[in-house]
Amino acid sequence: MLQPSQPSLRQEQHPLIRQLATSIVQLWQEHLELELYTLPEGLGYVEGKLEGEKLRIENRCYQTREFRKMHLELAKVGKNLDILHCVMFPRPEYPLPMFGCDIVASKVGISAAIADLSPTSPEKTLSSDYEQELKNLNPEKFSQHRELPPWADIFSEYCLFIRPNNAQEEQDFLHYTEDMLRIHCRQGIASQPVSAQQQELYLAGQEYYCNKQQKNDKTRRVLEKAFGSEWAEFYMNSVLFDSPQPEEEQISN
Ligand code: 18B
Repeated sequence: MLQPSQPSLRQEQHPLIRQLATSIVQLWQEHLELELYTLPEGLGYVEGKLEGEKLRIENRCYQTREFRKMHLELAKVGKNLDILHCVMFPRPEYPLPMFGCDIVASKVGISAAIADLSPTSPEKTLSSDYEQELKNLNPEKFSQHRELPPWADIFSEYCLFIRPNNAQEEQDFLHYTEDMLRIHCRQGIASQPVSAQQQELYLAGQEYYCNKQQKNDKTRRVLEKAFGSEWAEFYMNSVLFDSPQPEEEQISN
């Protein structure tokens, strides 16, 4: 069951963000059996303004047999800054990596475009099935690769982190990210649950990923400016990079 929604924010976003957001939802719909995932109350659409410009956030969230949470977020800061954020969190029963991507665009163009399938295994490696497919992708040449910050040891060797320099490079980034996501959806539906002991290790891998992502001060700063530091902390912990809780622990009182 899908919402017959057409988010309003999408129409106002940088064209590459619009294209990637459309592709992500299309690939999800094409390959996976989607069910809606309910975010904490009031967090589907959020507006904030403390100092400076208004921040608007629009969330879409699904779940499937193998993915606990598939989160696509579009954000707009004033008229100037557009952001796409997407993370797919596997259910811990499935030994799958995390798909993640982020695009940050301003009036003068895209400053950051990143996409990865990040390992969650204890060895922090991708399975040979993934490796084989990803090796064949051969990303196009980009004129400006960006250096990852110190917290970012979570990403794989297939991570693409660039500042696209022209329309062709934007399209090349789009295609690489779509190819990665297609591989991930196919691997996801073919994957089988692992033992309880293994599950704990993969869960720890996801928690490591989330802890590291929470150290991204650039994300935090944008949220803090509009909503304050307490809200930013809550949002990063419970919406952007939450760890899955065992069922029993979710129900309290
Ligand atoms: N992120 N990004 O998602 N971030 O969420 N993002 C920035 O040109 C937001 C993810 C990543 O160089 C920047 O420097 C906000 C995921 C990396 O220190 C801004 C939201 C990934 C960097 C934002 C959001 C990811 C980065 C600065 C919530 C990867 C570089 C732009 C909607 C899978 C960090 C610039 C650095 C940068 C903001 C990566 C403003 C608000 C899923 C590595």
